[in-house]
Amino acid sequence: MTNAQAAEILGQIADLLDISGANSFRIRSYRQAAESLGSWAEELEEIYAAQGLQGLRDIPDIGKSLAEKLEELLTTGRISQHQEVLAQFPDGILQLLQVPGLGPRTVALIWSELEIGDIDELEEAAQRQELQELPGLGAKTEEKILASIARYRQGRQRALLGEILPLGEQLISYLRDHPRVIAAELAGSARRRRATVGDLDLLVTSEHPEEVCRDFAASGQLEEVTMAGDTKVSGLLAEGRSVDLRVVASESYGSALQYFTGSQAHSVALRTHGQKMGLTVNEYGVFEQHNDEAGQKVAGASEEGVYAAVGLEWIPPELREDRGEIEAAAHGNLPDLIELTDIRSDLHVHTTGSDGKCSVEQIAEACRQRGYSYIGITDHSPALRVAGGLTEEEIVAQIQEIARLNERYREEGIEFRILSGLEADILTKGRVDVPVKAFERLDFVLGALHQGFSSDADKMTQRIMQALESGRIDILGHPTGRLLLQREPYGIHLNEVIEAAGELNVAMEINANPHRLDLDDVHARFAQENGTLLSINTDAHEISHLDFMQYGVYTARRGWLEPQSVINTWPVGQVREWLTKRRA
Ligand code: DGT
Ligand code: CA
Ligand code: CA
Repeated sequence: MTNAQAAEILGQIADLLDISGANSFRIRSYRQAAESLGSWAEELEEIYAAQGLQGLRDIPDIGKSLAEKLEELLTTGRISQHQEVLAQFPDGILQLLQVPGLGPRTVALIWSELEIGDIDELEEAAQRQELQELPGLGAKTEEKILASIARYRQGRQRALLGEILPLGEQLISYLRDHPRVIAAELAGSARRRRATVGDLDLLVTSEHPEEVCRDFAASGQLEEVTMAGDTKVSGLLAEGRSVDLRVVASESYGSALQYFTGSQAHSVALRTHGQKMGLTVNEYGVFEQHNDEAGQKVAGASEEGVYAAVGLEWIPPELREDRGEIEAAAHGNLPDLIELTDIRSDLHVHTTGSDGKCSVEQIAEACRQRGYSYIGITDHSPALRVAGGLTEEEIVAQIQEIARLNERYREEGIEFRILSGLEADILTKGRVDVPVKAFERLDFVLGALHQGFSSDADKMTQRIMQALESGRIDILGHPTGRLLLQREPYGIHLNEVIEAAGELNVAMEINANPHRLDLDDVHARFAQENGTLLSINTDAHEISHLDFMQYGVYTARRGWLEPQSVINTWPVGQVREWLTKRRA
């Protein structure tokens, strides 16, 4: 039970009492307690374990009866009064309160007048224009409610990092430009570069928090402002994503950044690590402990300082998932993480030869301008007719075209090479769709599954294994076929495939398309530990897709990858050698 969860339950009691028309003094006491708990640095569970009921009462706004309710919550996992008020209403009532602009008064009204108890019913009633008949609502409000419902629905789903990160960076750049802002940083899952993001967390330090909050709320950066306080602003982006801005004092900026970057599991592990050294770590700072009481502050202004105070190297945000990073940092064993600038090529790129939008030369030039030193062209193979798969003759013609372009680079003294590749379909029995003559002339083959999926994991695994064993595949592309928030990975025994790839010296792709990020971080890490090579590729179908590379690199970093594990950080000569050895 975290403080946030407990605060949420108290907040729900307040809301439900409010809807049922209870005494406003009672409602306020729950609401204040919820707020107080939500920003209380010490965890309830620890307070209760150390000091019992009295410890709970020492929290501001928690009196005797609330402390007893918290005790009930900590010992039984529930508060009976919460259950009682919940039972008076339909299950959807609290969800109604989540719709921006719908307060307890309105919810109480539509419940008592129209017996509307969930969002679907509310939406239908608004569409039938029944809400505008209620006292104090009107047609405008009804329209607003419909728009709010749509935004609420969108915002509830997680969003792709690729969609949300640019928006977050735009907000941060607005804040950094504000004259009263000393520093601003994205926090939360976006800073950890998780593949999907729930909401955006922004952290700022300033000596004039009210001004920053006021201006941010009024700036139009947010589609809707749901809460504007002196140190905190909450609101929604146009597509419904919620955003929380917090402004803190500079002496605790580092600690707040650490805390709000999370993950929660990482922060809990960090606190435990600090405790062993007699230090309390919370969102305000790192403090010496004296007889269970926080004493002298030893760090808090910078994140580096916070980690250093507990004897750790600074841990890159992508690693902060409580997956062994604290131990590694304590022993000076953090990985030498791959960076975007380590990438020298993209080995999965389409052209007009199949379903891409530009020519070999155009995409090669775009890569060269990005500072890459080589690229691998991988149009689709003959069996993938729907995606304009090349025929054998077309493959050979493309190989010749690439040879001519390379010849020109050589003549002009340009250090850039194009490798001839193919994205070969792995057919149903594990046969790889690469014509024999073409295979001999291609620099490499990227194998991938596109059709004939089966729900039988053993069969799917066997099919991939056969393809790997055939020796016809150098890189296994988007290995699980997942589409984030849309399609689950195929059922395959992925770790077995990764092990086999390691033994057979086949590289596994991290497909950098933000919809895929396949392999994911956890399996990428397993691959590296297993000695299986990786390749981070964008699968670009047009030039702008080359920008996806950053998302592949974030995933790789979350998977603890070092540059040498990723073949497209190698010079082209080393990749050629590897391919030659593989094929021998
Ligand atoms: P998300 O938004 O679902 O993608 O994930 P996060 O990690 O951004 O989580 P969020 O937005 O709920 O909170 C932001 C960070 O604040 C989270 O990573 C850690 C910190 N945090 C939030 N609630 C708690 C809590 O109850 N305890 C601790 N230790 N940290 C918390
Ligand atoms: Ca978040
Ligand atoms: Ca948040």
